[in-house]
Amino acid sequence: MSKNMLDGGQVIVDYLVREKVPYVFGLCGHGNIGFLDALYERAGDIKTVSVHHESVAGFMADVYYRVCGKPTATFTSCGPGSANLPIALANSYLDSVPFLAVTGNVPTAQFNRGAFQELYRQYQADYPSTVRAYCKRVFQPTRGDMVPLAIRQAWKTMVTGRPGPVVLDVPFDIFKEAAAEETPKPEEWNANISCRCGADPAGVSKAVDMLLAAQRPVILVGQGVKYGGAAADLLKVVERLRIPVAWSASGTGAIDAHHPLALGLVARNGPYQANHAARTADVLLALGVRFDDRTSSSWLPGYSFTIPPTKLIHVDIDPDEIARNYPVALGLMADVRTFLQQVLAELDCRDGVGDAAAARAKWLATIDGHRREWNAYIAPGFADDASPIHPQRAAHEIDKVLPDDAILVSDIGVHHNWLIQFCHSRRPDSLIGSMGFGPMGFGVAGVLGAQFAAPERPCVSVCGDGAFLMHASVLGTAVEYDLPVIWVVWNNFAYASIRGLQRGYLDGRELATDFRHPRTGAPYNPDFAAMARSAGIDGVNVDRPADLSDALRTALAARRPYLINANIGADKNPGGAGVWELPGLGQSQPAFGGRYRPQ
Ligand SMILES: Cc1ncc(C[n+]2csc(CCOP(=O)(O)OP(=O)(O)O)c2C)c(N)n1
Ligand SMILES: [Mg+2]
Repeated sequence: MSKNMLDGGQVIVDYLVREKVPYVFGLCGHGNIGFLDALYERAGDIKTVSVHHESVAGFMADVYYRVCGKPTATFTSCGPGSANLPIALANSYLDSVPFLAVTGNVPTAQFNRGAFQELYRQYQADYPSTVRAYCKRVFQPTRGDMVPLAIRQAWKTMVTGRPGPVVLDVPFDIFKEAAAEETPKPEEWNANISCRCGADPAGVSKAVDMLLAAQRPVILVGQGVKYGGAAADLLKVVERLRIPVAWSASGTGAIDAHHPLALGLVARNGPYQANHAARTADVLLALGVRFDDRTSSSWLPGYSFTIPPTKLIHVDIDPDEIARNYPVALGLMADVRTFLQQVLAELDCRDGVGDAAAARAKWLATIDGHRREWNAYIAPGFADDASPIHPQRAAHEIDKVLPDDAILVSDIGVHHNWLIQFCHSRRPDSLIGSMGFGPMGFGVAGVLGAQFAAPERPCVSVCGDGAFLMHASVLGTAVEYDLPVIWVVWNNFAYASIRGLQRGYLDGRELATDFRHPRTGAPYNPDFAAMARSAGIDGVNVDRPADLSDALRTALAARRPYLINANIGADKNPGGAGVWELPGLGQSQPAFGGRYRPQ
């Protein structure tokens, strides 16, 4: 190698440094020691964080981005090391979160020979096939001089348009092969690209016409508003037009839940005022939301939405999501922030905006009536002092204690359903969850990424007992990197969300969904608090609501890693005004109200 040449690993690392990536998260293996060597040289510029399971690295990179809006990278070895990553890739892909996965592969000279850890039976070094459905794009440079092109293109693909994770699959020798004298410069290739495309101007004008003429308008916001940085402009539009705002689970926090125009979650377990406003709206403006089955009551009309007759205006950066599930009166491909700015500019040119806003009084009063009915319905759950802790009470205690700047990262399961209903997010990153792929472990591990992204803010994971045990290696990582994260293990001694389905739909024919002692048959779990203590982390057990809030206050004040094992009742599911029906399992009824049938 010429003295001035950088090798493949050095080019990748130098590019990451130029993109100001502060951390790479990953796990070693023989397949990536060349990359680690390049990271070693630049240890002063980019910090390498070593974890104990590859999916943990992916979930960390994911939540890091969700908190601070900056993509990072992961590193995993060839074969099994990278085979542990697809769950995290898919999670980020479906939730449109970018990170760069640098995966090792076998040496090019050994392609197709069945070398140790090579996937070779269908095609040589075939990791790309493994993850093709799990990420936005895979690049596999097979010569050193292909690396500069691959890294700059991988980065661009990851961050432009609808963001998503990209895989850079690098054979063993390429990390150490001469690649280039210079690394591509982000300021030439990526820094000056904007994807903040506005909507077609005629479409903006038509959207404003529809909103001004509407009697019962609702705005529905999704993740595109949060990660598109559109929350401030959303608020301006909403207050100017006095249109109430509902959200999908992924849109939680796009508007402060305490705002008088905030309706709440639209979903099976969404409150009456949110589902009912959305399903009776005459015009629904949907921003950066993709109408999945959880948001849409399995697309059954009259629970979450009734489109038509509701006229849908659907705005999204990805036209593939427009008219996927509902017909549109107006579909606009646009970055939601730019679109909202276009709407504001258009409103400046219109007469009668104030009148339209004033005419909203009746609609808002009707909604307030629904809100009061709903609040009366849920009131008893807040006062329940039972042990094990009533789940609604648990969510409420957590919500009450967390300061406004806290980041709550939820895992997947029934606890998530309770949290999205009963926590009142003030900021776009107050409550982070996964709604696309929904992998257990997302919140257990993601909270570590949150803490790296926001070292000064309280970072709390609320996770199921099932998921915590699956990913308990995080305890070690929190200690090794001195991360003052808090885990609240929502311990219901079961894969309770799935057992709830068996109970609700399968006549209680329960199998493989709870944890029991083989001899006594009593509910069983390892002692999570003791596990934490064995790792050098404070761990406590609580089984009363007030003890949960006290423990959380203590943990927040401690500023060191903490685990609260909370004994929480498993017999209740969070009811709402929507449904979630799985084909073949029969009809489901909303816990509150019925189906809306337009006249
Ligand atoms: C990796 C993974 N495996 C299986 C599932 C299916 N699943 C969804 S929720 C759930 C139960 C989770 O149990 P727990 O973590 O205890 O949470 P709970 O529902 O009890 O709150 C399961 C098994 C999943 N989403 N992800
Ligand atoms: Mg559980």
